[in-house]
Amino acid sequence: MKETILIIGSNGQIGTELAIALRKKFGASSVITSDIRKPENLQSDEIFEQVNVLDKEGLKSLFVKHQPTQIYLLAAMLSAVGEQYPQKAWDLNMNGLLNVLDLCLVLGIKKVFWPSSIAVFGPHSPKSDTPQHCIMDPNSIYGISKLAGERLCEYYHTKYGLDIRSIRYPGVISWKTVPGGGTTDYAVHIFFEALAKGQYSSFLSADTALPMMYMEDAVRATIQLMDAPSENITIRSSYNLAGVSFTPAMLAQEIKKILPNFEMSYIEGDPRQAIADSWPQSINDEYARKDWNWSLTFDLPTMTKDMIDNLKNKQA
Ligand code: VAH
Repeated sequence: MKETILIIGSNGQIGTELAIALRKKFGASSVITSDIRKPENLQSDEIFEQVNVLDKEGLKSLFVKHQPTQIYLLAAMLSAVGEQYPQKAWDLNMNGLLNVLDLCLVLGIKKVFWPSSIAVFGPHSPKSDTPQHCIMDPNSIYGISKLAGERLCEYYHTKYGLDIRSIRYPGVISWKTVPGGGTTDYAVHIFFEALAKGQYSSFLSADTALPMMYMEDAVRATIQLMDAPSENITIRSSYNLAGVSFTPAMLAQEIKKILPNFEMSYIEGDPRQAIADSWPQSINDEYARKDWNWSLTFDLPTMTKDMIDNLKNKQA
């Protein structure tokens, strides 16, 4: 059957690169990108539709027009910005998801991807090797909305048979598109500033260990999960993915191996520190490995080298 893929929130950090990968896999004419604003650099073979995920009627006409067979819902407000606008974050993250879930039922769209996050864990979740099932008491509106979203995904699968799949992404690191408003953004901005200014002031403390993942791995995991036979999927809330855990000090050390003059400093009192402190330091992803044969490619050294090489080429 011909697949038609609709990506909602395609301008974001993950959406941008997922669109590239899905065009490669299915062909550009099979991938419709959409977001609340038209991107500047749209290529001639790229199909884009302007839509607000909170406009259910607008979303419905998009679904009817393109008849998607798979939907990737990536529109969300991330953790740091969410703490500045909690009501807006809840509205976008929850009602956006509910709009898509309900329209999929009404229009018979069977397959959906929705991103969750390690932000669903909280202060009483195990800090290391955090398991798939454990206490989850997120205290950021982003984490609360992602936990509630996971419960909705499992509910729509169990009650209505919707084939919705999800990944609890760690912090995602990329060079093509910078993230917007996340707590893990330091691990992206550091590379841009290291090359531009030779120094970076981290808003997270030197010893703040967080699970991270290179974009190549995050996109590959997403497609690998969506390609897996439905009967292999035993987790219908959202899969843990471990990525690679490191601290700002470890990342700075790795950058200095390539840019010896790089200087790292630390800013105290940033509100994102409390968010990061509520999250796990490392994740157990045994279910992803067992159910759909997941394995990571990029560790900290290979990711650091790839980021710097690509940013140097981009700037050249
Ligand atoms: C954020 N990048 O910082 C996102 C992510 C695990 C963190 O969900 O909010």
